[in-house]
Amino acid sequence: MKLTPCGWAFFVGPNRGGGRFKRETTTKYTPNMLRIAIQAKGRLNEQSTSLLAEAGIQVAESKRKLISRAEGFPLEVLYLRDDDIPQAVAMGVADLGIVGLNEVAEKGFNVEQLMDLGFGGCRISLAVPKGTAYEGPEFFQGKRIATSYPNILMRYFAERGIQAEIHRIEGSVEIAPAVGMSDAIFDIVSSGGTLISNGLVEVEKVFISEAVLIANPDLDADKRRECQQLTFRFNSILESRGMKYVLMNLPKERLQEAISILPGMRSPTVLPLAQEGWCSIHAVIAQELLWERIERLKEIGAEGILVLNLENMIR
Ligand code: PRT
Ligand code: ZN
Repeated sequence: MKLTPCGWAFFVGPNRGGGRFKRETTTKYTPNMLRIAIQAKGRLNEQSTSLLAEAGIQVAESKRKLISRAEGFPLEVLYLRDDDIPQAVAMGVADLGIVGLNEVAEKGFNVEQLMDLGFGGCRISLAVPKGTAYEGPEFFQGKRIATSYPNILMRYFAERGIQAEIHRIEGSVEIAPAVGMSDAIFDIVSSGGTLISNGLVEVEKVFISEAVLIANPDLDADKRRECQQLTFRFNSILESRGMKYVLMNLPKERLQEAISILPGMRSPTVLPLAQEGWCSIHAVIAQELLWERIERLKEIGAEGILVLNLENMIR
């Protein structure tokens, strides 16, 4: 058992560069099996396990477990604090990780960023007390700023030649100005509700984040292949999100007009109907285009329009 600088204990299996494997902290351990680290509990846990489930991979609940074997794919799941996932992946304790891009950027470990996962969206912003005369980032010159993300903030200030006092604090960053600990904060914002309820105003959106899939850069060929299978499944799921499958009947003579309205994967599927002069069209439409396109299709005589959810889109 080894204790890392950030304080979590992890094991290094026999095929992972030596170290002792502490059996009582785990349920299963399979040498050389692809291993993914996900957040044990917190904002990203549920959506990480749901994404895996949508990809046909069932994982046990993280409660009281450090590691468990998934079903539906040769994969082990390691449950960690989000702060520790970039390091675990960089060191090869896990091959893959699902974590906020904010943690990847802050920790700066050498990991490969494979894909954005479309959840956990947030930003890290500078915020000042309401009523502060703010005219631009120069405001922060010489000011005290409380944050859990000092490295991202340091880079932002360095690019602008701003010298500020950055105070690293963990948790409840938003109360720092009210208790006189800082002049401003640099913290995660999602709806903005926390800032408002603490009398703060967001003045600079510095870093945009969402959950990402990261990988150890030195995966062997077998693991890289499995990893590609996994990203293929994830990509299919993400591509089908926000897409609808639409079926409708249309007079044949309006077909060309309908095709120009419908954005298909290649072109819409057209099937003959038993009724002379009519056909059925099937197409995939992005949710945001749906109603506008349906209105245009109705104008050219489309009838019996069905809109279905799309589970997966395999390209
Ligand atoms: O225990 P562990 O260390 O694993 O969890 P944690 O408490 O450090 O992290 P957690 O579960 O709160 O967040 C995990 C990840 O979710 C973050 O690293 C981000 O990538 C992402 N995420 C998305 C958020 C938010 N949205 C978010 N709103 N993380 C934190 N917040 C907090 C923020 O710190 C602030 O206190 O929510 C508050 C602001 O929210 P709004 O909606 O009021 O603006
Ligand atoms: Zn954390």
